[in-house]
Amino acid sequence: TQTQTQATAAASGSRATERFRENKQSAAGTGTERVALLASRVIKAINDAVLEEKVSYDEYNAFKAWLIKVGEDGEWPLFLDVWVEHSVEQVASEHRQGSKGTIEGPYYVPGAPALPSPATLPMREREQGTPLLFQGRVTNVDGEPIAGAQVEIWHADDAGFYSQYAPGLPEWNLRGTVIADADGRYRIHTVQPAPYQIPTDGSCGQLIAAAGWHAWRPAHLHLKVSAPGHELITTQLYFAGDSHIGDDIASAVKPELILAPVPRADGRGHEATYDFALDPA
Ligand code: MBD
Ligand code: FE
Repeated sequence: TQTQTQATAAASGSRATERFRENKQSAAGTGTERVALLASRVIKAINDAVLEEKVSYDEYNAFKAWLIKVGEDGEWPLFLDVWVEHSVEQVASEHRQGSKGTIEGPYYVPGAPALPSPATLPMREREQGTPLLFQGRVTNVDGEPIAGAQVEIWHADDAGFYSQYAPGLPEWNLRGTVIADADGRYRIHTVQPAPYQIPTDGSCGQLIAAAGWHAWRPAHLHLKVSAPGHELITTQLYFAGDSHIGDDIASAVKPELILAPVPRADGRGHEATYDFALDPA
């Protein structure tokens, strides 16, 4: 397709870098002691690897060239979200009692159109893929419904592409902010996403090929579920039977996050149910 032939690592990478700069720049206010501690640990970890593995000048220079290229490709968001974010998320969500979260990844865009439940996500007239009715309920940790909770959802299309990061897709394709009803229930009509492959033509793809790894994430829905007075959950949901559930390149699958879609009674695609319990803020 058009989308497939034109999508490049450099284009989606620079978009992700740009987005990160717009949305995630925070004055962290990290003190000098903390900066010194963390920077020393990371530098020491690299030096330990060099000494223990007797890294050569050729290898050191290949590493330096690769780091330079990651920046040129705009792939720092991709690299960090694939290989580091899962640990940050683990630390950030340790205290939670409610539903499990997982990593956000590089392709979230705030401000997707608000749609009352039941909703159909923005999609093309002949959007490819198995129709999916994704539904459930948002409650607090005591099981009480949260009326009007926001279920933000974004996912790849049937070819594995995200709107606003691959060319040729409508701006908000397969992205929406669905507002749960008075009983905290949501119903979202969409299509099942395809498994996602890390771009093979950029520096992350180059690393994956050079290391003999694979580039796949299992198919997934991304979500941010929120309500006033509650902690926002950033999560992803996967599909039972996906061949990459056991070896996600981004280490972001948890057993609690696997949907078991069933064929719909009317024969039109699948449906899957998932309830979210939000911790108090
Ligand atoms: C994705 O779609 C994604 O969710 C993550 C975490 C990394 C790369 C692509
Ligand atoms: Fe994703």
